[in-house]
Amino acid sequence: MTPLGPTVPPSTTTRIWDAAETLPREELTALQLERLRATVARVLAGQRLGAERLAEAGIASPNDVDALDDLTRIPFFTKADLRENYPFGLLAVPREQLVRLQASSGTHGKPTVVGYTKADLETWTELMARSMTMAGVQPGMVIHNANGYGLFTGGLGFHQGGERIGATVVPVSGGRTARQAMLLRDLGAQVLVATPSYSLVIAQALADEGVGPADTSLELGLFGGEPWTDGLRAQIDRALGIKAVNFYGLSEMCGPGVATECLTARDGLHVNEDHFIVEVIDPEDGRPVDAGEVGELVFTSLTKEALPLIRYRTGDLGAVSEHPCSCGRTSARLIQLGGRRDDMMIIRGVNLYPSHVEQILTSVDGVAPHWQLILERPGPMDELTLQCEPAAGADAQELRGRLEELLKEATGVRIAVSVLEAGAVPRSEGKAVRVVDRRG
Ligand code: DLL
Repeated sequence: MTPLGPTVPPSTTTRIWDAAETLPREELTALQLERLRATVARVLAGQRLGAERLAEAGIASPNDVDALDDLTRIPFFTKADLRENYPFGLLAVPREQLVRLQASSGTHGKPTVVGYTKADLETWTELMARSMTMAGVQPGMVIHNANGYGLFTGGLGFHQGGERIGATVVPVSGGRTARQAMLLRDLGAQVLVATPSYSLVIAQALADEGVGPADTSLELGLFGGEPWTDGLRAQIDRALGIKAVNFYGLSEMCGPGVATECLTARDGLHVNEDHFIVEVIDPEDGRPVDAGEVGELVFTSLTKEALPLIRYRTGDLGAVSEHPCSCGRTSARLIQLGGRRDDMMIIRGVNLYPSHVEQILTSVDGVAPHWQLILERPGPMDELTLQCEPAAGADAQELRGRLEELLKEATGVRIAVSVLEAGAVPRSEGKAVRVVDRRG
């Protein structure tokens, strides 16, 4: 009998965009070291504060970097450094060389402004094409991009990547949700790009028009920009009849394109390690955590010209897994992405993250996936109220009792539950506001 030849890969195995995705570890490490030295050279030549930090670590030339471990001698960069040097103080090139500015929303005061040279934009576009391919996008697909176009990197980032792949990008941007639902259907989008929370608002708008998950051409959702749990993912998958894939990134590194799940496994986000070195540190003392432990994610950019950042503390919590992925990519993966350090609330002595509440909420039948926490201080202690909505046909009173009990059991702290009418929890067109702090 003639052999059948190589096994046909499962249909969800996605194409490798770039050979760098499957580099053996030794080659990847050598490439990272070479690029780290180039970054050190750029910082020494053009970024005053970065050069000072390098000097503190005894690095006066790229040749002083012998191994990747040398990184750990260098003091961290933080968001405060960006704020203090707002807007252009950390550029390593003259401002005139920038061809684009973007920014992060900045919930506290000024936004974080980031700049790109022509080469930076090209790198970012390639990273997005790679990441979107990893997530299942193919040439010719129609991509409905409902991320805000503007300073938010989620709009233009996915736009550039989609065009590079050869997909048809529909730059809808955020807002006017009823119109989004119409366009999504009429133009036959196979891919939806949005924040996870906004995707559910779009799903609701479709449902309001009587359009169910089987009535659109949608196959994939590329979502990120905010923390979301597997529970929410399951609800999104069901509501839209898609496979939702997680994208992580931050403006300071480029925007989306730092780490992405593959559609094959949807199990951890592949870090584009040829462009970013990831470390996980104990947020208290800055030391590396044990392999696989959760800590604060720290990134070093390896290819950025305009705004190279060495050891940037993201404030985001997560862990890194080095187990091989079934998709064949060799990169380390982010797991347990659980939100930001400063999202943590202390309620009567108990540490609580909003993502924990979402996890519980999405495990309960009869509750819609729209929610918000209200933090108040009526007396000497902080009090927390969960506002949510019943799913169609659910009994609000019964739901409230059940949720309060479950939350108490799972978190160890009493959280009041207020079940509002359908549509009453504020909807967001971008990143959802999960905690409203009314403590004054
Ligand atoms: O949110 C970039 C992005 C856009 C990533 C679209 C993915 C998709 P910033 O506005 O600078 O950039 O916000 C970055 O958002 O430090 C995290 O706290 C959070 N974040 C982004 N993606 C995720 C995710 C964009 N998948 C900040 N899971 C980051 C959890 C995320 N948090």
